[in-house]
Amino acid sequence: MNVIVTRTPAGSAALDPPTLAPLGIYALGALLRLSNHEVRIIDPYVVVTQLEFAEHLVDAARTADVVALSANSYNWASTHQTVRLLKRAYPELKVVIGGIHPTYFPEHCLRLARADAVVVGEGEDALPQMLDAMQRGEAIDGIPGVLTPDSPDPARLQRQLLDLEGRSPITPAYEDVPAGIYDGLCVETSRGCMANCCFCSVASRRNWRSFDVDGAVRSLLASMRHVDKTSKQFLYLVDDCFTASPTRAKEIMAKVTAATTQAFSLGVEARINNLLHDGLVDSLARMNMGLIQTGVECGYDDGIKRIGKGTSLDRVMRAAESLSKAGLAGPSMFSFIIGFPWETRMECLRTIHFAASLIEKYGIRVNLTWYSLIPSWIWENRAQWNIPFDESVFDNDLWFLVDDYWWSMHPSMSPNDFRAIEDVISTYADMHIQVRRGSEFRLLNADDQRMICITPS
Ligand code: B12
Ligand code: SF4
Repeated sequence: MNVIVTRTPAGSAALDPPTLAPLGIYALGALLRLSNHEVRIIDPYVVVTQLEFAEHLVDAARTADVVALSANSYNWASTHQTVRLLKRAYPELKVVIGGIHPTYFPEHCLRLARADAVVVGEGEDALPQMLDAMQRGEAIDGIPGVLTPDSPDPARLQRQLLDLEGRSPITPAYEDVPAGIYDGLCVETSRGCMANCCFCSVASRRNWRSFDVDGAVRSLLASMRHVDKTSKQFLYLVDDCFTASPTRAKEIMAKVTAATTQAFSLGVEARINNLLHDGLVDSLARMNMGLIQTGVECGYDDGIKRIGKGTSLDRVMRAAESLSKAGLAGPSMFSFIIGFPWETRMECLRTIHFAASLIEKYGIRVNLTWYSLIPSWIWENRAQWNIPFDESVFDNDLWFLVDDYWWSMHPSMSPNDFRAIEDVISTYADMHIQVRRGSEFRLLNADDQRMICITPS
C-alpha cells in the first residue's frame, strides 16, 4: 500500500523545537518498508508552521492509501485537526493514529478525529497487521490493540507492550531525515521504566523491557551513519531508563566504542540510584557524553517519596558529586518540577534552593519546570485535588496555557505565591536555572540557549 507516516508539529513552537528527529515515525516507516509497503515519511519540520504542514500533508496524501499519524498530548490538537482536513479532502483515504495520547484516550481520540483506527500502545505488530488486512480488504477491528468505530467492546482493548526479549530495535529510516535541521538523532535500546512516578506519562511504568544487546548496538551503529546530517553529531538514547541495568549499559557503551571510530556525542537518561552503581559513571566518562539527563523532581525527601522516585536527596548529592569528580558536570542535567498539586510555596522554594545548591556545589546543570498535568497517575486521581477537567482539555492547541487548567492543577498555589516563587528564581539568574511554564520559555542564562534536553522525567 502507499503509506504516509508522519507527526504533526505541536501547537507551540517553543515546546516543539527541531532538536531531535522523532524516532517513532522513522522506526515505523522503516518497519513498513520491510513489509513491502511504499512508504513516505513526512518529517514535522519540512515546513515551518502548522498550517503549512497541514497543506503540505494534504497535498502529499493525494496519492496515498493510508496516512498514519503519531500523537502525544502536545500535538494531539493539531493531529485531530489534520485528520479532519485529510478526511474532508479524501473521504476514501484511510487514516490511522497511534502514540502516547491515543494510548491513554483511544475512544475519545477515535471519536473526535473521525479516524479509521486508533492503535493503543506500541505499534510494531499492530500497524503492519492492520495494513496487510486493509490491503486484503479484511476487517481490522479484531487486531490486538486496534480500535475502530466497529469495535464491539472498546473497554476490553489491551494496550500493546511488546515482549522485547531477543528482539532487535528496528533501524530507523534516517536515510530520509532532512539534513541541517536537527541537533541529533534518537535511538533506543530498551523501553519502559522500573519506577512508577505519579506525574509520568510513559506507557510502561514499572515494566522495563530491553532489546537484545547486540541488536541494539547494530541499530545504534546503523543510525550513526546518518548523524553527520545533524548539527551536533548527537545520538540520544530515548530509553526511559538506559541505566536500569548498569551492567548492560556498560556493555552497550563498550561495544559501540569498540565498533566505531566515528565522532559522535551520546545522550542518555540515567537514574540516580544507578549512577551510584560501581563503574557506571567511569564508563560514561569514557564516552563523549553530550547529555546525562536525570530526573530528581523534588528538593525535599517527602516529595521524592510521594512521587515514587525511589531515591533520596542524599543519593542525589552523591550522584552529582560522582559525576562532577569524573569530569561529567558539563553534560549532566538534573531536572526538577515545581508546583505539584500538593505543593505550596514552601515546597516549591525548597526544590529551587536544593536545585541551585547542586549547581553551586557540583557545577552540574539544572532544568526546572512548572508542573503540567498530563495523562498519568495524578491525572487518573485528579478528583483528589478537585481538578474538574476531562480529556477534552487536550483537544485545545495550547491546553498547557489555559488559565483555568493551570490554576486547577496547582490548587495549593495563589497568584501571590506564583509571583514570589518567580522572584526567587530570578535571584538565581546567573546560575543556569531555566524555567518553563507551558510554552512561556524564560531562559535565565543566555549561554544555555543551545541546551538540548527538555524532558521532564
Ligand atoms: C525523546 C523524547 C523527547 C525529545 C523529542 C524527540 C522527538 N522529536 O520525538 C525531546 C527531548 C525534544 C522531548 C521534548 C518533550 N517531551 Co518528550 N519524550 C521523549 C521520550 C523520552 C522518548 C520518545 C520516543 O522517541 N520514544 C520511542 C518511540 C519509538 O516511541 P513512540 O514515539 O511513542 O512510538 C511508539 C508507540 O507510541 C506507537 N506509535 C507512535 N506513533 C504511532 C502512530 C501509529 C499510526 C501507530 C499505529 C503507532 C504509533 O508505536 C511506536 C513504536 O512502538 C518520551 C518517553 C517515551 N518513552 O515515549 C518522552 C515524552 C514523549 N515526552 C514528554 C514530554 C512531557 C515532553 C515535553 C513537554 C518536555 C518539556 N517539559 O518540555 C517536550 C514536548 C515536546 C513535544 N512537543 O512533543 C512526555 C509526553 C507526555 C504526553 N502525554 O504527551 C513523555 C511521554 C515523557 C514522560 N515522562 O511522560 N521529548
Ligand atoms: S518519570 Fe522517569 S523515572 Fe519516573 S516513571 Fe517516568 S520514566 Fe521512570
